[in-house]
Amino acid sequence: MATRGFTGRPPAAAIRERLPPGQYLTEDFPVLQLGPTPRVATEGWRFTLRQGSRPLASWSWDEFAQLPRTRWSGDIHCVTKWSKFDTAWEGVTFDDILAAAGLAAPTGFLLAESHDDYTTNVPVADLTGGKAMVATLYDGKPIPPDHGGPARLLVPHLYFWKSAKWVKGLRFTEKDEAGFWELRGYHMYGDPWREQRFSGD
Ligand SMILES: Nc1nc2c(c(=O)[nH]1)N[C@H]1C(S)=C(S)[C@@H](COP(=O)(O)O)O[C@H]1N2
Ligand SMILES: [Mo]
Repeated sequence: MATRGFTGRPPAAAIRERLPPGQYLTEDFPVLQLGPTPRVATEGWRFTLRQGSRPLASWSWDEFAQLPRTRWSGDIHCVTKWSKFDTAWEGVTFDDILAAAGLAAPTGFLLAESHDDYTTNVPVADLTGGKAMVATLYDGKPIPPDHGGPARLLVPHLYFWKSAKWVKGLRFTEKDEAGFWELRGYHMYGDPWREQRFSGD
């Protein structure tokens, strides 16, 4: 019997099928971010929907905890080429956030805004229909600060840079406005299955 090579076990067909082009499977959970982990307390925390500078709705931590909760399990894909399978999250879907605000999305695009001044743009259509949530639990426990706790956006069908950690709000924009990485050459949309890593891909 052949010894397995140094590059490790080749992925089974089932694994390959779940890996978008150019991705490899990792078992651990890498931490990727611009700077140090901000310490964001739940005390004083607010989550705010805005249109331009105008607040549309806002929740304290305790108010946010009263919103309907949804669990999602599945695969995440980072533009740096790691993918992680079967991650488990719980939070409030974007649909339930809008419903709680009594709002229809006022524009077709938004920017997620975070406590480390990170931003990232997502079309509203990619957040509705149960496709995205503001997550507060990972693996049934509060999300560790390094992974974006107390609350992060989760948009798992797009590259993971769209899943803003330490999210403090969503700002609706008239046009599709580039966020932090999108201004620096990353793709405006970021579909891992079409390998949209950089603008022009
Ligand atoms: N606020 C904030 N969110 C962020 C980032 C960041 O620097 N700041 N990095 C993004 C990138 S590039 C990736 S790949 C994922 C990494 O999430 P993780 O550290 O939980 O794996 O967070 C995304 N969300
Ligand atoms: Mo990333």
